[in-house]
Amino acid sequence: MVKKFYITTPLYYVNASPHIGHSYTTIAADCLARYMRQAIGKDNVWLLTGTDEHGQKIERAAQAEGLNPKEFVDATAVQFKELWKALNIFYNDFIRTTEERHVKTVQRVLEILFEKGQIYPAKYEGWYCTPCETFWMQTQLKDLTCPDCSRSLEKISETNYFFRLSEHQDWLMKYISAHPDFIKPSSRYEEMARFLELNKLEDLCISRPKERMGWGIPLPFSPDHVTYVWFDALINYISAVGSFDDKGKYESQWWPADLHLIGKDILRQHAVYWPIMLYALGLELPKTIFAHGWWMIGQDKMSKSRGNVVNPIDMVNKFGVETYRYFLLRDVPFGLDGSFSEESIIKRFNGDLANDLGNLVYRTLTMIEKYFDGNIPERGVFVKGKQAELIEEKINLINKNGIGLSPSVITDCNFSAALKEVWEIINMANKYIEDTKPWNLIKENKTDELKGFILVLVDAIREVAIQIHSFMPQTSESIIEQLGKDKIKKGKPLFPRIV
Ligand code: ME8
Repeated sequence: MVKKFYITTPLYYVNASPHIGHSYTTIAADCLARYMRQAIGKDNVWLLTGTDEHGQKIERAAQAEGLNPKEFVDATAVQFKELWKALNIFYNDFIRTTEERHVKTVQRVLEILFEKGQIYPAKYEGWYCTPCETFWMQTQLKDLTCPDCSRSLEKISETNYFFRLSEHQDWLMKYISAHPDFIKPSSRYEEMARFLELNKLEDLCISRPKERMGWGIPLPFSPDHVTYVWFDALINYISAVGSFDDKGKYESQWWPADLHLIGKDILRQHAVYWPIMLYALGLELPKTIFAHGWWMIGQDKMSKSRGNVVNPIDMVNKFGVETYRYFLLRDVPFGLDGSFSEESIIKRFNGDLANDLGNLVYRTLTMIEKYFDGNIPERGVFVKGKQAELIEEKINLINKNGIGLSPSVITDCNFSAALKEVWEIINMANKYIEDTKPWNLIKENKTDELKGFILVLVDAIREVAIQIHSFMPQTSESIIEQLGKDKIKKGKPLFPRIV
């Protein structure tokens, strides 16, 4: 097991309000961070999130609102913080790329790389996609539309600064092939390996002339230019947790990151630009980059420009934060795309949460109330049937080996499989109640059997509460509280059915 765990989310653009896609990555990161805090101690885990606040997209969004960029980003960054609060996200640090600690580090990185000859000026001609903030060479284009998003491109000709990506392609290819855990899941690993085999990297244009786009971090060696937003933003992962000394040596308690969680849309920047930037700086690489799939609305990716954005706060108001977190992590395996709809949330709610989990807890507490005056029976030697033994075996196994019966389910971000495993206990316990028919035990005065039966259920519920803690912290705590130590404190049903 690792000794420390530094996990990051992307820094989200503040050109628009947060949507469910943003909440997905952050909830997943929160779940892993909570899990790791339990596993290795809370002081050994660092969860970083934040906002990406420079660049043309944001400058234009500010203009459209009639605000200056700083006023605009201040207002949107707050929305992200508010959302994380509403979603019960427990982060250690929230970095904004307009903060001085970040600006200083970016400028230091630029200086170091410039002095090393890794950044150089050159005349640039090419095509630019504003929404993607990406340059394209004529040779990369079929027509004058962006190969990524199909929107129209702008012709650009100017002097800019370039970072020597191309020089390090061989090194990166060797690194990736020697480190199968560097990019996950394996489909994304293959995608990047193939991309590097089939394409020759071009040097990366890392500046923008101020006269065209002024909203960025000034280059220390050329006051007429600001830094390209991607080059700026990636550096947050080191600027938030350390700094460079006078000699250019980077000091940090947390770096390298153990896990960069991202969506598959920004894999290339993380798996190509970022490792090469770090290598050129002489810094260690993150251990793993995990790129998850997309939430789609019908057949379409959710995006502001398509006008199909779902606001996470609306979902929380409708279904509750715990259901929302559960749904996102349970419904779709983390690496794959999923289709988002309220109907699917309602289905999970009524089935997994109300019928399975909620019902198990409610029924068990009601029986303890009715048969034992609310006191949990004392432990003793009771005759057990096969079903009880199987449940106990399962509890012990999960307790010993972790939720997916192996810790890798969590480190491989297999949230859905982990929850499925926990639900097996729930389903076994519910079936055990139905098969045992406790009212008959009462009729036949089989008090010892009844005690044994209740204790198996109490153990099952307690284990479930522990295992779902990182996913649904409030539900877990509420179950533990209702179960009490010796005497139960029955509350309202956890998940009253949505009809
Ligand atoms: O790309 N489904 O920011 P961004 C799932 N600032 N996840 C989604 C999603 C969807 N439909 N839409 C967005 C940027 N995401 C840069 C990142 S990092 C140094 C800079 C999530 O606001 C997913 O994590 O466009 C995706 O990678 C990220 O939001 C993109 O957020």
